[in-house]
Amino acid sequence: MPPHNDVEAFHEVLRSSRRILALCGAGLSASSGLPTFRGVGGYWRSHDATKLATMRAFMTDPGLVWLFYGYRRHLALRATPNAGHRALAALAKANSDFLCLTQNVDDLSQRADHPSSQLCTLHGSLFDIKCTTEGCGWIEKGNMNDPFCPALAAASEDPPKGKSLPLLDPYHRIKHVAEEELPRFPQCKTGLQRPGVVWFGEELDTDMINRINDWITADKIDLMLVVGTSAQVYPAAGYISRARLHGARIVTVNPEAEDEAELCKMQPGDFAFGEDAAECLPKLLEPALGKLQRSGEEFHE
Ligand code: BJW
Repeated sequence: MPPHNDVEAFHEVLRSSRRILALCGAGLSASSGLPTFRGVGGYWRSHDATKLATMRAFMTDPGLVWLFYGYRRHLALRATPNAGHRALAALAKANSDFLCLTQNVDDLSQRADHPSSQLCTLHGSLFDIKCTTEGCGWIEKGNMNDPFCPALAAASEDPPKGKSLPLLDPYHRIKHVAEEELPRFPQCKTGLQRPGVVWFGEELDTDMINRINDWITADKIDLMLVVGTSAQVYPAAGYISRARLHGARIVTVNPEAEDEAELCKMQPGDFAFGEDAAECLPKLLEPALGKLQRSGEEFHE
């Protein structure tokens, strides 16, 4: 039986769903103009984005990795949350039993006013800054400096009208940013500052993981929304099968619906919507958002 993509049938399920979990990925922010990690959007200059997002890359060339993150901070600061972020934020306000896990580090859900108690940022934030020295533990939250430091000015330039950014052209040589030009930590004064994101091989925040586990095991889960993620990275992707074990129907929102259906091991009763999250989520969540509008709160598509 093919996965269901009938909006009316989904609305029926949504109306009878109380405990809802969501797992979001880069596709949620695609309509806001932010590139994804895998597929066509997954290259920065000639570098595979998933290879740059590693401690190995940072140890090898911190200046290059910081240019990558400086550019993404600039893009995220210039981007605005889309209707998908706003629909999920509105669902959270309408239903206190909804928990949203996002792998995104762009802060667009926070800027869509998603209640922080119902949002778990699994992979950290581009706007938190940590220290590379083990055991230092210094963290600066909400650093919006753009450029992050003078040496990264090239990452915060906007392209001339109608032209692409030289920084993104692998044939355009860029000035190497030396380690000495990057800020070190005020506390230990030895470690380099680094983006407060979670790279491969690094542990996710333990308190957050415990909180998610407590939420999952507290009761049956009615529905799990899997939005704009290739579901290839763990532990994030593992929450899909865990939600299913706790009774959840799975609904995917992803233009690559067939690949996704395979990855999520879709079963009868699940839904798969092969559409842009920003267009699809307001339509899918309309019954819950309508309830908000009727109670006088606003939801802008
Ligand atoms: C649209 C759309 C539109 C397009 N609308 N959709 C179990 C098994 C095997 C391996 C492991 C395992 N457990 C742990 C591991 C190791 C590893 C791992 O998962 N490896 C895999 C490659 C197999 N995991 C880890 O290392 C994690 N840490 C950990 O487990 O610690 C414990 C431990 C440590 C040491 C030893 C042992 C245990 C950490 C994972 C951290 C991932 N970090 C990154 C970078 C974050 C910083 C940054 O942003 O730069 O997170 S990698 C990258 O992938 C980023 C993303 O959050 C993440 C997921 O990507 P996402 O969001 O799914 O994006 P894409 O591009 O893959 O997909 C986009 C989708 O959108 C596509 O499907 C499109 O079709 C779709 N789309 N337009 C809707 N308009």
